[in-house]
Amino acid sequence: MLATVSSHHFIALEERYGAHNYHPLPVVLSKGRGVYVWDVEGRCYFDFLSAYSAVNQGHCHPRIIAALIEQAQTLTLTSRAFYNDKLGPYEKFITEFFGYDRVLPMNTGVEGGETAIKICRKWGYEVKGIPSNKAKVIFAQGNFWGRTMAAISSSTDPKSYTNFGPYMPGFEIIPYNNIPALEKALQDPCVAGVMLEPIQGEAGVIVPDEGYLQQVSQLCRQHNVLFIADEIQTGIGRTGKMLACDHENVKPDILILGKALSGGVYPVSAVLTSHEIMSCIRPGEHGSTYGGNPLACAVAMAALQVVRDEHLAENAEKMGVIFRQRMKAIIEKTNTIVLVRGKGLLNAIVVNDTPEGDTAWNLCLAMKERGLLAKPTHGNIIRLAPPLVITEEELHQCCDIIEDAVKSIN
Ligand code: IF1
Repeated sequence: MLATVSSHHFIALEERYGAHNYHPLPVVLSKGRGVYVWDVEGRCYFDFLSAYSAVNQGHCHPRIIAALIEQAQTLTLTSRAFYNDKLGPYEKFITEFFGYDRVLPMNTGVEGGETAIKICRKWGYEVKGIPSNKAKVIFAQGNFWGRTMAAISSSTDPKSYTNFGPYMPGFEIIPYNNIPALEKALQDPCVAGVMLEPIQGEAGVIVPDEGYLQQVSQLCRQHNVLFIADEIQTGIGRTGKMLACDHENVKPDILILGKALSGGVYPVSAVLTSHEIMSCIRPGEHGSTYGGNPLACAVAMAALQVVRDEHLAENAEKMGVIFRQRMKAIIEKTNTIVLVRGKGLLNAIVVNDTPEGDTAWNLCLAMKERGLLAKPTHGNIIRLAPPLVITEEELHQCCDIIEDAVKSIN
């Protein structure tokens, strides 16, 4: 297919008219289906970023797109000033799907995080009895849950918070995967919640020790503190279970979902919790123009049904084992990559270079030339996370591409 205009044309437009808040890989995508995306010159790529785990179901999944089109032609947005015929059925579906009493629907992931923290603080004051404006929420070093002022107030990444102050008070940061540090922080009776990613995505797919989540949950219970799990990137099948917390049979007090909750079709996030905790939010105390809109409900219901009906978590588990085995075989033959880590199809390889080096970037360019798209997270770490619909044959093709790209920059 001859492109009418080239990639350079589109890159130039973004360069001239857009904020430079990203540094994208030099590829201009125009089509996506399943594990594949195409650029404007018609070249085809395997997508190994999955829009940061938003397209777990694969690009433009027909069942989700059909739900989007049907609802888009019927009723898209009513606001919550009125009821609509999609929100109640969706609320019933998603709470039963994940085993919670109630859900508060929002749009972006960070709105989900903000909502969870507001609910937690409210519970802290009205149920736990924390003195007014003294509530604390504990976060882990290396966390990432978005770009709002609250989210960056809990960040330890200077790129996220520098020159955006002053910051939100009442946030405490402890080392990730460190139980003694959590025990110490929980001595403070003003702690209302602990918010963690079960696997830290942006930090570079940091997988905590087996049992960490179990101990966090237990300590929170002991200290009458809410465990808030941010499963926006790890949830919805990505790590080989429906939720990453399921690997340890841990049930968070508050669960935050986003990204693949809509299969990459529409911004949908959700905060799920118990009757008791959710009842702290009364009419007029929280909300959003688009939160719980009929279009979001229709899309999210279809997106979850696809993950369930196509056994995508099980496939992620199976493909992830094969993927890490293939990466370990490459590591044995090269010194360009030093390790692979992850669960299910949320994996990362660590490149033998400093975070400031450009080896990871060059490896991503080499993979792009061979038909696979991925992008470094912190400097020398490359997250490798294809849609969960990938077949074993496609996975081996991708591992061959990665191996060949590694050899090319050796
Ligand atoms: C960017 C990172 C990933 C998230 C977790 C909440 C949110 C995210 C665990 C907020 C969002 C996105 C944001 C996007 C790039 C991407 C990202 F590199 F920034 F950190 F995935 F790792 N919790 N992550 O990963 O959800 O408000 O964006 O819908 O900001 O560059 P959102």
